[in-house]
Amino acid sequence: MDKLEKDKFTDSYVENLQRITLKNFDETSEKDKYDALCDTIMELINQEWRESKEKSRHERKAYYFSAEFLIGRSLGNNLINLGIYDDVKELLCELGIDFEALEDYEDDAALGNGGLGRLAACFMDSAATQDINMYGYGVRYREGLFKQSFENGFQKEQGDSWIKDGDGWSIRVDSDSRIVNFKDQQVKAVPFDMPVVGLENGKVNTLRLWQAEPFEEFEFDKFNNFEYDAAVAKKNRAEDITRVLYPNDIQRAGRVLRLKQQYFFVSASIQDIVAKYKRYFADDMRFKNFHKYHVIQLNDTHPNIAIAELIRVLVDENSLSFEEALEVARKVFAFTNHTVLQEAIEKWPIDIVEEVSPRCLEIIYQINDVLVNHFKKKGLSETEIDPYRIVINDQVHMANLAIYVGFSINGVAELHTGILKVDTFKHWYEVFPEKFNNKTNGITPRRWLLYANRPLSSFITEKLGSDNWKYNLDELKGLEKFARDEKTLNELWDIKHANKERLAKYILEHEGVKIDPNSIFDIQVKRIHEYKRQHLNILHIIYLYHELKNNPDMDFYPTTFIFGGKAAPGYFRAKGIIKLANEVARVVNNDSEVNDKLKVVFVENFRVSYGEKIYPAADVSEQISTAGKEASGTGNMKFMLNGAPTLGTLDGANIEIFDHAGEENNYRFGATVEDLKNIQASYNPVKLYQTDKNIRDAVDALVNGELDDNNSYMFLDIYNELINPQDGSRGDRYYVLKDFEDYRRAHEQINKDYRDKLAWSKKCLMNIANAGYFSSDRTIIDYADHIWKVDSPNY
Ligand code: Z57
Repeated sequence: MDKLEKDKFTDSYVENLQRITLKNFDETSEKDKYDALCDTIMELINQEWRESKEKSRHERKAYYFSAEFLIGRSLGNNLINLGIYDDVKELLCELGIDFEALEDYEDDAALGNGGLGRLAACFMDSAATQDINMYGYGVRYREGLFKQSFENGFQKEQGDSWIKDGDGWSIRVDSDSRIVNFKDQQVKAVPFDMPVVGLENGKVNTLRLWQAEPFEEFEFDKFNNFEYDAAVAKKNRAEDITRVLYPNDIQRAGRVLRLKQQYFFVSASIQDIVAKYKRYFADDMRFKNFHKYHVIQLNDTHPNIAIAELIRVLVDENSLSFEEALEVARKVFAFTNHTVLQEAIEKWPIDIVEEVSPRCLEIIYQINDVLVNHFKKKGLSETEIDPYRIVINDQVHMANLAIYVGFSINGVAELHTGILKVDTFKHWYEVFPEKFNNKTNGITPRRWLLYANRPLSSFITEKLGSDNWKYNLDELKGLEKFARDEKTLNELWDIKHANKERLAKYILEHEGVKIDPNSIFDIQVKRIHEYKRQHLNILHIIYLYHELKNNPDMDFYPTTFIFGGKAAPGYFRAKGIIKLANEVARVVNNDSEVNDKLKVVFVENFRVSYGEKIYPAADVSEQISTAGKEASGTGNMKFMLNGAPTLGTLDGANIEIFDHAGEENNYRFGATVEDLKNIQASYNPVKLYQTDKNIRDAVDALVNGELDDNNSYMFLDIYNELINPQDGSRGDRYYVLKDFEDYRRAHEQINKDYRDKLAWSKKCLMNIANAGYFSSDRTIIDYADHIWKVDSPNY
């Protein structure tokens, strides 16, 4: 985008404002001002969007199929990427408008649960910025991830109807509507296109989200026939499909409606792609060149039914043979795995698949037959074939489907991909080693630094003498030359301090808790899950509290522990962890003997836009999952990029963070994957509890009346999981007690080290300087070059 023509912008903004409201400027509301701003920016984007589409029409493209895109807000991000953020802010200010209030007015588009959905959004940003042709395809949920509030410390969920007042960032494209056929119902899929603006490069990609609507217009004649209820019911049943996002991260939802959502967006997307191909390549009746123009990246198992759907469309609607269609599919699909936790890897009961699309189930059986024959020819016995089967025990294994048919399977961090090879998909790696590859995750530096941390951005540009780092984050490496420069280190400290003041103000306003910006901000924000071990963090805080009570003069640097994150509504123990953190916060924060040294706050409704305020203000990044369980993590990268050392286990991308930024600038602790493998058979958490007084005092607080769970039995449940398993297992499945002592030691070190301002600031600087590798630009280029080969039309 060329430099903003300021007068024109102001004129068209005011014109839009009046056109859509019919009000005088002074009478317009915040919503009016926000809506008009969206319109004005969409008009600015429009031309480049059309030109980008036109230019890429006949080019090879990657399609990112994902059930989740966790976008967050678009206003600030679009302005940043258009390169007009500061100008527009100034112009609105001249009109007397509070720009920050408008930014805060926008609802997050929370069309995802956590890391997987946010990754998809970061990838969209990076593809546009790197001029890569990538289309996103997903679901336009009318209700995004629930809003979280706390009642007496318990999580309560409220709906998130984020588009009830409209959605300024998408265009409804009725002419591209598709019909999706289910066994028992036919619905219309209406696409809503969102522009994805590259950073000041004129590239605008498209994120196409499908909304389910009744196939026929509302049947008013039914009213006359006294069948009004039936007509309403039919409409609702269509709209139900995209009504709400399933709120579980990791845990799979085995409900028919969930598979219907998946099939719905995948079927519409495949039809869309095939129809466009036929329009532009009308002479390729047998789809011989289809794979030259398309590659489809499957984001986890959720969209994997696309494989059957493509074959269905080619066979049933384009008269290819099954064999021909399967050959096309083999060249088109690539699959990303995001977890090794069995509870997330989808296996659909065949009767549910049948209930959604009997034809797809039939095709899946056909593929399974080809697979079985393949392995029989190789000399495998029936039982040796079992781990490969797509259909087994009356279930459809969605990962097996994608690994067999697809040409690529990737993990999301080095360690994770290694575990896929030697453990989770070991059998597949033995037969198809060439399909396996790693693509370590990344985050977009536009949202997570340029937008979220304006002061740090300016500082970096000033120090490096250029803003090239916005396009090539590796340039941050140039900051290393200031590692011994006291002035620079002090400036960096001051920026962090200002960000902490900003967060403290926000937390006082929104959570009603006063925190001290001079204390260490030690932060863990992410979905609540046992494997992420928020309860390890909390047990350690209980330990600290006891220490401070017993020894009030103890040498301790004041620390504020900040939590944020949502628990899946049906995950009792995760909700117990939230209640526990809130209860510890209540006790500690109200105890005047300690509350000038120790504070705990669990922020309500952590989401993308809250993260934008939190990451820049962190001193310590808590990344404490059980080794081997967190596939990658991406929050860890957001903290690093904003200059917070990591306190972490050797898990996921933490390992790569330590490698890049240096162990000496971070705090690693805990058992490794290797350690855990060696001790798993003999691990005895009860013995640890009996022999380690620190552990015992902290764990006892769960059940000795010190902490009150309002008779919910939530704390007893956590206690039982740790040392009193009710199911005959050995307890503490996530090795919380095993890692406690080393975690305690690491915290003690941090508490000492923080006092040396320059040494600490140097660690922060070294983390920023080495965050380049964790840009999603690097990740997306790796996908484009090595999986998609998206720059070579003759692939
Ligand atoms: C999800 O957010 C992730 C994996 C899943 O299988 C599902 Br379902 C949801 C996360 C991983 O837990 C993170 O470790 C990873 O960084 C993220 O996906 C992006 O790859």
